Amino acid sequence: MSSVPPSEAAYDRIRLRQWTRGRARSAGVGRRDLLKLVAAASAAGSLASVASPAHAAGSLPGVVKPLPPELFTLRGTNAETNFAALRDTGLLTPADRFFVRNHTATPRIDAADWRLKVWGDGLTGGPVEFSYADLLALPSVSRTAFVECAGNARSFYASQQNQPVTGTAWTLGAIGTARWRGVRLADVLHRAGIGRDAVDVLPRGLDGEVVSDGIQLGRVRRPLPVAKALDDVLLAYEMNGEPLPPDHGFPVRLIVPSWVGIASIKWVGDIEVSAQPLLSPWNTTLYRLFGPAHPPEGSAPLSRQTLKSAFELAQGATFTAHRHQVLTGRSWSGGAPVRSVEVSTDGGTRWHRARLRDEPRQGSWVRWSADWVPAEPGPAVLLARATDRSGRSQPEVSVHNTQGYLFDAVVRHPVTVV
Ligand SMILES: Nc1nc2c(c(=O)[nH]1)N[C@H]1C(S)=C(S)[C@@H](COP(=O)(O)O)O[C@H]1N2
Ligand SMILES: [Mo]
Repeated sequence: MSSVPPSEAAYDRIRLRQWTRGRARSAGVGRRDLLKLVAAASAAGSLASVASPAHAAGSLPGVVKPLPPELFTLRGTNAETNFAALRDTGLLTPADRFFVRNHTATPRIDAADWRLKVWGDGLTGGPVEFSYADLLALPSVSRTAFVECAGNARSFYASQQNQPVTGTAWTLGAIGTARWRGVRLADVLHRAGIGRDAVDVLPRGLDGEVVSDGIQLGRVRRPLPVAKALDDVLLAYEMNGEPLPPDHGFPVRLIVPSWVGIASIKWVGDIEVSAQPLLSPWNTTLYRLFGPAHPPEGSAPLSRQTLKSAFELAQGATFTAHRHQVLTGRSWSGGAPVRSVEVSTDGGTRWHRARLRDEPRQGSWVRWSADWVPAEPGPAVLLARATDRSGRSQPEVSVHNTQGYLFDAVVRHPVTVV
């Protein structure tokens, strides 16, 4: 009898049922704490975002690379890429301007001491360790993929839709696209002896333990269904042709193409391979949709990213009236390659096709441009709307969820004509 791996959607439904009936095993957090977190997640305001401590402009204590204000906007422990700073970059985001999303702080790891331990009852034998050199010696693959936070554009739930959400108030810059090189997670799992009864793998980061609302969540880890783990996931050790920078996961991180950024665990130290479904806070209370439009126990754990567009412009940028402008931006979708992008320069009344500057590809973004000759001086609102090859277009309003994930509505970008 051959067993077909469940589709992503079927997997999510199964996990959700197991979770609500208390049948899935929680990896490292007590069931009562998890239930408390679920209750907190379903009430907006209680999983409050951390207050940003004062810090010197241009850097963050938990981030190694410089974060100059022209390139980044600092938000708590995180740094958002300013979209205007991507205007003169190519398809790939240089590491010096790639957003950083850290639950705690970037750990400094010596590749010579580092080991990846693969273990668990989903292996046919005992635990297996890989050194950095072991991974470099395996066949490598390269692919271009974006990493985008599930909460990217979250702030627009409040500012455009007047709906409260919790979490980091990102605008559109919690995304970057890079060329990643590494080994297939499937190759490592096969070498470690993954068994036919394995259902979930749980990669875990070597950064510090996370505490939320006084509850110890442990180290960052999120179960990944075996079907995805064996498909297109990389254990990446290079970003844009260089070893991974410390802030982006050195020595090795996961890259889970098209999925929410939390799946792409940085600084991976071990991977549990389990014959039982696994839970962690990152697929139960976090990274699911809660709120009136969703089931009381929350949606299935988030997997694919949604559809978005952004102008490579600062908020409130100024333009000279009657002078020809080339507006530029990017659009992307976790669902399918982008098919077309339309731009409006009059607040959404008239729309024009933008010129796509890249061949649209799954898991990447496309650059685009559009001409504009602003008429009279005064305020103006620019909009960009993408459609992907699954036929999906960005809506006018995004369906609300308490933690502000997966914002997909068209963003209104205010500018001034002088
Ligand atoms: N170990 C670990 N992995 C992690 C995180 C983290 O804090 N610790 N943050 C996740 C989240 S929420 C996102 S959006 C991406 C961000 O990747 P980047 O910082 O390289 O842009 O990493 C993911 N992997
Ligand atoms: Mo994220």
